[in-house]
Amino acid sequence: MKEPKLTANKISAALAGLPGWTVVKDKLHREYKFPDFVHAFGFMATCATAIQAMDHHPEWFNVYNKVTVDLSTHDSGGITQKDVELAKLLESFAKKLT
Ligand code: H2B
Repeated sequence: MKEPKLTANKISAALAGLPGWTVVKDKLHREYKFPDFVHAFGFMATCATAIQAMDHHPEWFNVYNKVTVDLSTHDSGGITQKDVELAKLLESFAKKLT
């Protein structure tokens, strides 16, 4: 079953609970800044098992102490509840490292 795309209203409601997140090019977007590269890479590494367990994967890009994240559901062609859940998961890990 393909996950339904969220409506603009549902996305706005989700963003209200996700400070720092915006929508860029039809994806949930956030840039995390950590104290240094080890914290940025540690964030990516510690999230990995939980991400795999969700079977939902971020597009993310690391340069030094920054990790830029874009979330969308490729199978559905947009933002779904799975992206919101993944954003919440990333937030919980990032809080421990920022
Ligand atoms: N991650 C994201 N972000 N979007 C998807 O559509 C997606 C995924 N599909 N991870 C999953 C894996 C799919 O390819 C597997 C077969 O469940």
